[in-house]
Amino acid sequence: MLIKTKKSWELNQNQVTDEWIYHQRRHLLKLGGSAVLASTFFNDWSWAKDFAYKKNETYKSIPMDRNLTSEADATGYNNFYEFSLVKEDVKKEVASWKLKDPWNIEFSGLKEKNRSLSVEDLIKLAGGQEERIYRFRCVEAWSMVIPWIGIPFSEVIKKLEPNSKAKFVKFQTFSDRTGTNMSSLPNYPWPYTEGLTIEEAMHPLTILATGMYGKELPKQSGAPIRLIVPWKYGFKSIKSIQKISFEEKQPSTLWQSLGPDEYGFYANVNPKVDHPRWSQATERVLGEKTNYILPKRIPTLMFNGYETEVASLYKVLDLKKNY
Ligand SMILES: Nc1nc2c(c(=O)[nH]1)N[C@H]1C(S)=C(S)[C@@H](COP(=O)(O)O)O[C@H]1N2
Ligand SMILES: [Mo]
Repeated sequence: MLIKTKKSWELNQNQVTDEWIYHQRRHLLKLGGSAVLASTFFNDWSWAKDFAYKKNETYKSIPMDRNLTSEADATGYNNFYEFSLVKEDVKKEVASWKLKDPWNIEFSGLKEKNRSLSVEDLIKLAGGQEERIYRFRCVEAWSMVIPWIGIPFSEVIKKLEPNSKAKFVKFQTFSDRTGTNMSSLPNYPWPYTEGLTIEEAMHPLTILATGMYGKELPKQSGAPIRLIVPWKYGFKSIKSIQKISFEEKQPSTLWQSLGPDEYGFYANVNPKVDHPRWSQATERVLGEKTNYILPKRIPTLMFNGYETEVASLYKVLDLKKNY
């Protein structure tokens, strides 16, 4: 039952594992034995006693053109405006934030009545977690490669059955400001909101991520559950989701309402459509340098390298107008 037809983004398990082990080993060597201790002591919340997921078996998406980003870089350089605008400070700022317990995700716009589901409920509904290695490209032109753990959003949608009029999905982050710095950005239309078309939400690449690097998501990365849409700019991948609703009309999003000329609803990674203030043709590879000094820059790929998988979604769309 787990055997699915191989998709173009699935790759050989050994390639993934080798990369993965290499990075883990390098990281452990750097930190010595303390890494193991630290992870036990600082993991101050846990919704899953047994963090089980399918390892590197189906839907692998190892982009062989890139290296995996180190865990330290991916969890130490974050965009999470509820806590800080300084990427290197998010991890520290988020430390005293207490995750709501229980953390339920409220679903509305369904065929039947509204549902409130825990992360564990969602994992069960989707039939278990799996690992997906994806490129991740921020609209600010830096990029990473991250081994996420999560569930295909399409499985959740199929099980929950949106009402027949639904054409879009709206996502909303928590609105409780306790322990956050949201009030220091009073003009932001909090809570953070995002949206997708139903077709995008149903696409097999779209996941709800619950973990990364073999562990539960750390708070700075959007615990306990976030969206990952790897062919779109990072801001679409909303963190710490509390509400998901199926809607008839295109929902407004935080970035669109802050800067409609700069941040569109679609936000597909596209090297040919520049941001009004900078080029999107290339990107800075997080954690890598050229000749040990200059940040490494590489060409940005159409749809972040997922063109074969997603281009058909946009056949009739003018991508310059619908940025
Ligand atoms: N709730 C919330 N989600 C968010 C953001 C945010 O500020 N708040 N930032 C977005 C942006 S701009 C990016 S690039 C990614 C960053 O994810 P990362 O910190 O895990 O790399 O999260 C996105 N999701
Ligand atoms: Mo971003």
